[in-house]
Amino acid sequence: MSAPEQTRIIFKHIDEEGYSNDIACYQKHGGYEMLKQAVTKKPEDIREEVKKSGLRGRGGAGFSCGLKWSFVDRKSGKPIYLIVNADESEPGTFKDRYIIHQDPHQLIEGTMISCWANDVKQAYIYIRGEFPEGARILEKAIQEARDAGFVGKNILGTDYSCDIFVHRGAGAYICGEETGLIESLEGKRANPRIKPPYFPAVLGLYQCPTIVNNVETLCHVKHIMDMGADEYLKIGTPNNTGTRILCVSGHVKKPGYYEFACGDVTLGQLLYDVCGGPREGRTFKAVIPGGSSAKILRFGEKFTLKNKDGSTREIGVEDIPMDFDTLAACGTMGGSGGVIVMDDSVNIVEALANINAFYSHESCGQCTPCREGSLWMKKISSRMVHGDARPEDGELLKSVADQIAGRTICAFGEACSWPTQSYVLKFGDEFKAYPEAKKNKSADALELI
Ligand code: L3W
Ligand code: SF4
Repeated sequence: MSAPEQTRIIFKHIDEEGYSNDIACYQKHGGYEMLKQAVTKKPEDIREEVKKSGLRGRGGAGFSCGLKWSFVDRKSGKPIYLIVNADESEPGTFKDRYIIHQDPHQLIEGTMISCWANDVKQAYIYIRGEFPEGARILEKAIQEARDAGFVGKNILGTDYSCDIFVHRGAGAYICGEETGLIESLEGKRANPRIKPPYFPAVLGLYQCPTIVNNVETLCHVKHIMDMGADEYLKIGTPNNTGTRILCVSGHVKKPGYYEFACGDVTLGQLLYDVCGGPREGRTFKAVIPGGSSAKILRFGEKFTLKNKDGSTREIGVEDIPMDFDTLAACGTMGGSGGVIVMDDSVNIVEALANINAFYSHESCGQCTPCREGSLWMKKISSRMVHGDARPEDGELLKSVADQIAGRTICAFGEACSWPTQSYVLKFGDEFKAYPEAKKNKSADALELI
């Protein structure tokens, strides 16, 4: 079966010939018309519409955006802040950067509508330190929007004023965790806070109610305004509404960005039909469907899913529709939309060693299980790829990972355990065979480790 057409909402114009990231081009394509409408509407009506649309966060957790907004403490008398999480650091994820580079005004309009809807007077775009070009583009675009009366004082002639500031991170993965990000924005080291009580909606930036949304999520708000929640609900499947940008990288012929209605495309259609299949002479071995933190899927494994009538059906990796709920039902997650593909040239033990080195480096170090556990997983993986592997190392690695997940302050604990747990569970045979395989291999240990 061939793949369905892409449904391009966020990327509607991005790849069009002559489409540029300046405000004149954006307005020529209908830009800022939704903000003009928004400021004539009651904020609570927009919030209700977003809730009704079913929009789920595109940053990783897939949490309902409308619900998150409903948690905001509006009675505290303190200012409410909105933070755009543009700290896109999840390996395999590169969609937000593309939006910022190609269509920054789409993000600014979505942000301003969301600010109006939530009575926010000050918003921050926290952008990853390694994205200097993105920061420059955003600064320029915000100034253009300010000059045109869409950002800043007395927006569109109303008595509503709201400004947006760009804040650059300094290159740590943990700055993308919302409470770590808030700490960093306050000028401190990005140590995540314990949730509860520090849910940003109540105690966020400067201890004030704060909304933290991902770049792609906020872009959707503009389109929900445009088409209305009822139309938006028709895209995707129940509880998985709207579109998702999938960033495909690794061993496919055509890696890149693709936008589909949630659940419209299966993993098999995406990889074979859209991305051109594996390289010549290769076959697919494994895929991580939602950024490096998501659990790996092994080609050939089967999943049992429940049908609406209570019966069950069995599906393979290729049959999984790319939506939040089905991926979760298959034991993994849609996460941040980064689809990482590995063919049969990849040694799974070495791939895990690379990932373990990453997480060990990025742990903020506050929680002992995460700080020590991620370090030990790195040490064991590193020892293995440097020629001192033992058949029982897979189980040893998994026993360390099992002591981390669920015992830490933030979700990084899960993020660093899930790769090890799932790689060993699904490729236990390769871990057992690795010592022998390594003996027969030239010294090709990864430089990173
Ligand atoms: C108020 C409550 N607010 C939940 C809010 C909460 C947050 C959102 C989701 O992790 C995942 C992680 C990574 N009162 C609330 C409440 N909220 N209950 O809802 O919360 P949560 O805890 O489920 O998720 P999280 O801590 O935001 C994020 C995964 O994303 N991930 C991400 C990596 C990196 C990127 C990137 O580079 N773009 O996203 C990767 O897969 O593993 O599972 O706002 O405050 N009672
Ligand atoms: Fe830091 Fe890891 Fe604890 Fe998160 S889980 S707070 S990254 S030590």
